[in-house]
Amino acid sequence: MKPKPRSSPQQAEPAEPAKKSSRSGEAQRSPAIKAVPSTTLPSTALGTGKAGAQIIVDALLAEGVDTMFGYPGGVILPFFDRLYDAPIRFIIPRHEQGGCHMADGYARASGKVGVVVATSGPGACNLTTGLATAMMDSVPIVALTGQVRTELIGNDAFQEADTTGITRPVTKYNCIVKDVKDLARIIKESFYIASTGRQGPVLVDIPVDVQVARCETDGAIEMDLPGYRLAAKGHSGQIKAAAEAINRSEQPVLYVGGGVISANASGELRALAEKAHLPVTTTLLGLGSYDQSRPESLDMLGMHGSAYANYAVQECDLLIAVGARFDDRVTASVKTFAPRAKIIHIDVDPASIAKNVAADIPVVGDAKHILAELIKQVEHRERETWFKKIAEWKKKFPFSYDRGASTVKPQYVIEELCRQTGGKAIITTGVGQNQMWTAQFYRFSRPRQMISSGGLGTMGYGLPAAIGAAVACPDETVIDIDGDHSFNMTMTELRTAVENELPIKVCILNNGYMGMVRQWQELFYNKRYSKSYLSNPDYATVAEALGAVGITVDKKAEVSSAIKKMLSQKRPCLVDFKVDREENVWPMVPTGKSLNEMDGLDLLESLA
Ligand SMILES: Cc1ncc(C[n+]2csc(CCOP(=O)(O)OP(=O)(O)O)c2C)c(N)n1
Ligand SMILES: [Mg+2]
Repeated sequence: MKPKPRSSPQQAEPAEPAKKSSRSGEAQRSPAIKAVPSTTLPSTALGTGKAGAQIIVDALLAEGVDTMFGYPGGVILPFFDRLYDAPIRFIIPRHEQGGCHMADGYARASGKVGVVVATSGPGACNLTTGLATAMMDSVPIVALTGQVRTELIGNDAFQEADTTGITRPVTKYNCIVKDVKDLARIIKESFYIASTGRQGPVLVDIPVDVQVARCETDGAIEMDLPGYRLAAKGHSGQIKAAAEAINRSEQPVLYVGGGVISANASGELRALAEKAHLPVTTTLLGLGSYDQSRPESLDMLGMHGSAYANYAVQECDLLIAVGARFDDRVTASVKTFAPRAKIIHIDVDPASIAKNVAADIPVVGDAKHILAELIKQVEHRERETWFKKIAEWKKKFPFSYDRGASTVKPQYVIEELCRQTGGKAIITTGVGQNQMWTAQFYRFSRPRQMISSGGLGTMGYGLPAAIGAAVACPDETVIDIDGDHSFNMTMTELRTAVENELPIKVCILNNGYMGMVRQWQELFYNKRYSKSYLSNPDYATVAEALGAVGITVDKKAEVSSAIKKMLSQKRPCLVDFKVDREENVWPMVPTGKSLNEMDGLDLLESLA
């Protein structure tokens, strides 16, 4: 077993079939095996008792699964056959990547485990981007894949891929089930592993013969995970040390990541910030963990974060990191990050602590518990000078743009979306400028409201994630604020929304460019816009062809009424906003610079 990047259980099963050198020539192949198509089921595998496929369905139902996403194929057909009568809502995407992002969006919006299923080979390979996206952002997913018959594994059988090998680096845990007797236990363990500790995707690969094999079951399923230990409660001595450091601090900053949302600890976060009186900045994934309308909020930090958050971090004497991993988009130059600060790092994953930035007071454990303990021990302090300084930065360098421009500014579209939805919608995004402007200009007030691919930065995530979120939260308005080229990557999923009557909204900030790439080329490659332009289709026509409502906006004066019309639709609706083509995201910390060395501040100051 190769070392895993984060704490993981022992392999419950041999994870990787002993693979013959499959490229070494025909001589190694058995003619007898070659003659049998991989989807032909060996009748000898059938015994008495419950079939593997039914065991899977029952195990899913036992986990409370009522919704799943997936796409069929030959070696997963026994399982799909059992789904025919199962009380599980099933959403079929147009591509397995879309299905995986849907399960991911469903998980982020609901807090439950997302489930996705695919066939072997091409189906399983198509899941990898979705799994990597979920892995980087610690999203609980259970992926089930069909595999060729056990006896064919390693023979280059039709649609065979080494799924556990391919997905090992992009899953928290994976395994192949070779004996039907292990199936129920492994599925139970998968849900447990995906949803506990630092959450993440788990993949279970199930050969077709295991799906048809039968075994007697008595219903009792015991997990067997001796190597998987969870640090539930934080160390009381470390918590005490953290509380004392907070009480002593003159210039503290709470730096909050997606871990607080995963731990359902937003209530505790707010209580701590209010009681001790702490300014709060969040990462992209932490948006929504702290109500941005509150006075302590510093909004997002990092490369495109607020000037006031970045300055506060660079000048603070105490940085309290909770459920965040000091990603390079946050720290900028690590060497000069938060140079004056003592660092408290609270995280459920011991491997994340001191990985990028050394922690003075590490606290390993569940954020909800640790924050609750801290609340008891911290004292209220006014910290007037510190908050005054922050207020000055806020006044001087707010997020801004040219509001008087005659063109459609992307930031204006987002502000108008926020205004008309009362800041209450669930928002998903593409990747690039659209994502950063959404983080800057939509105001998030509650957890699980902002759904974006932060760690991997996966273009094409926004639309399928919106579909997953809409399945999870049928009573909410779900809006995908997307880039034109991000949307291009998975746009056929709009048909999935239409087919399943999910009235999601898609707002394309259509600048005609891979805008973020173009911005870097403008700033760092002498405006040589090499290959960052592609011609786009007419998106409103595409939307109509896929059965959704399509609207085009190319005038500023039409923005507000188009959004109103979009929000009133009971069907999926897309609005193609032809935005200012060369607008940039400000501020920006160029690569290699310190967090306080932001470009664009003169502009922001002049617009303030
Ligand atoms: C799958 C994938 N391929 C490439 C990239 C690199 N990349 C990051 S942003 C970007 C451009 C995005 O363009 P668009 O979706 O139009 O968004 P904009 O920046 O214009 O808002 C690219 C190519 C990526 N993040 N994901
Ligand atoms: Mg674009």
